[in-house]
Amino acid sequence: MKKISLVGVPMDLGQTRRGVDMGPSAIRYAGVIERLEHLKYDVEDNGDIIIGRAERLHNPNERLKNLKLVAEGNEKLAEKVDKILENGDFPLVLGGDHSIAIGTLAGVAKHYSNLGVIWYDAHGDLNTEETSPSGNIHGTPLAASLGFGNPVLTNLHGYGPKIKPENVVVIGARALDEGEKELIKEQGIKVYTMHEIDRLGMAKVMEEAISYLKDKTDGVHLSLDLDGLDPIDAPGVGTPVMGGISYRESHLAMEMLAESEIITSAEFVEVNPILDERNRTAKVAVALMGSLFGEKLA
Ligand code: 6HN
Ligand code: MN
Ligand code: MN
Ligand code: MN
Repeated sequence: MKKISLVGVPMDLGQTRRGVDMGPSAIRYAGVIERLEHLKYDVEDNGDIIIGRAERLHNPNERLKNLKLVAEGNEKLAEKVDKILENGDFPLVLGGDHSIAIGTLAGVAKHYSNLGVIWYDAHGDLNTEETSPSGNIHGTPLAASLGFGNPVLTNLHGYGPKIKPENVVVIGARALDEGEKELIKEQGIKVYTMHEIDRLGMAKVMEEAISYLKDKTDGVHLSLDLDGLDPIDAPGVGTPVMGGISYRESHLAMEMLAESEIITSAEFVEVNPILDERNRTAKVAVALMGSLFGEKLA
């Protein structure tokens, strides 16, 4: 069994609501290490990546907020994830806002020739510097990893693009911006919105997503944004959208990923303890990690 190597990323500069930098602590406090050790994994905690501070935007005229600090933090994360994979371990990244997927994928993708990505999220995170309505970098990491957007982000860790559009599956989308819809059409990205989840059921969606990725990829990264879940189940997120995936559906999705054995790296992001109810969202994240790593109900 592989060693699971944890990295916390206390990043909150990819959006404007403070508190998501405490996500890694909240997830550790919810018992992630004990949960995985109970499943007989060897777990290493690498601690947190050091992220610069900015209480105020250093350049309010910049389209993308905190671009320099976000890029610097992501570069450090990419180095770390790169080393974890060089060691042959499984990288498990704890966010932090979703801008950190740029660094995670930068560290992961160079180890694969056809990396697949499951993007579990209410949002597409497919905005670019031009299309972003907010200027928040956490709305751009999937686009940046595909090679669209500001070169500081698309070329992070010295190369790009990291992934190919035909190797991406988005699950849970229900708040896509116009520019994102256009990019999805133009690039032929596979998206299961809440509409498809409601119509087909989560089991069918996951079966399809797994068989879509299984043969053409040599590794699959799971990027799970807790706002993919309904805010009733995961209230501690900065950009909640109602009508989301339930805890039970998410649980099933993780169990099906565990059975498929396709996942080779993962990150759980956007847990914001300031907005949470008694650390509930961090507990949900830990429960989903348990299922992803093979926990059985009976
Ligand atoms: N996330 N599409 C919106 C934006 O500002 O670009 C929201 C992005 C949310 C990003 O939740 O990771
Ligand atoms: Mn490197
Ligand atoms: Mn996201
Ligand atoms: Mn989201």
